[in-house]
Amino acid sequence: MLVLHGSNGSPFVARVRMQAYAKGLEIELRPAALGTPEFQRLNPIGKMPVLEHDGFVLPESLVICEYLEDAFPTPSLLGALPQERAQVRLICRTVDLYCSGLLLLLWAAADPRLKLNIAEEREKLDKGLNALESFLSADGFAASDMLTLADCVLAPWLFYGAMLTKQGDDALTRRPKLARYMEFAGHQELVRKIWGEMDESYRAFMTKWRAQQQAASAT
Ligand SMILES: N[C@@H](CCC(=O)N[C@@H](CS)C(=O)NCC(=O)O)C(=O)O
Repeated sequence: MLVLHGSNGSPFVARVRMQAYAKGLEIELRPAALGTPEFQRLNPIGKMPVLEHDGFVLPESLVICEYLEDAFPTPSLLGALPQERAQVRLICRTVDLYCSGLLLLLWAAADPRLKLNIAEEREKLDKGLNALESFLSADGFAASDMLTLADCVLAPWLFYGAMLTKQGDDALTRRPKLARYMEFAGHQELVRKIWGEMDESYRAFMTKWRAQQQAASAT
């Protein structure tokens, strides 16, 4: 039995969900009790997602995705050739290592109390986006002509990327391959399903967060 601790609004959770859908795996989603000793025992890093597979516990989304590829190799979301598999992993790691500042920038826009060197973060993100633009496929899916883990990582990240665009930021739209992929992703049924789940979870999270902020400022 596969259980994923986390919530759909997290792009790190959503990538595993998207992979599971694409592979036809049934995976039960359970809320992650972040900050509790129980959750800390599951994941000493304290972050979601955490996978449980028949008693085997595994944190860190990309490690989870690779594990699911090893445990359930068919259909493969990595590709057959070493070069294809490397290209998929390159896109996944570029998003994680060099583009995750996007989430920080969005959070800083929502919560002015977050002290962030915006210019510095922006410069780092631009470098990451330049790399992503260079590694991304010019047509079709992110890494090749089939859906791979690169799409499972990139598409949920773009759910938040689209928010930057809505704020009038052209970071994605001025990069032709990223803009092309954004359009392409929006037409994929699986991506729309994942974005729908993310949207519902994100809205619920923001409603709760705003209510907490109001309650805190009233006291
Ligand atoms: N490198 C981690 C990142 C996971 C992550 O940042 N998760 C966030 C939710 S989007 C989280 O659990 N944050 C809670 C916290 O930091 O306390 C992964 O890939 O799983």
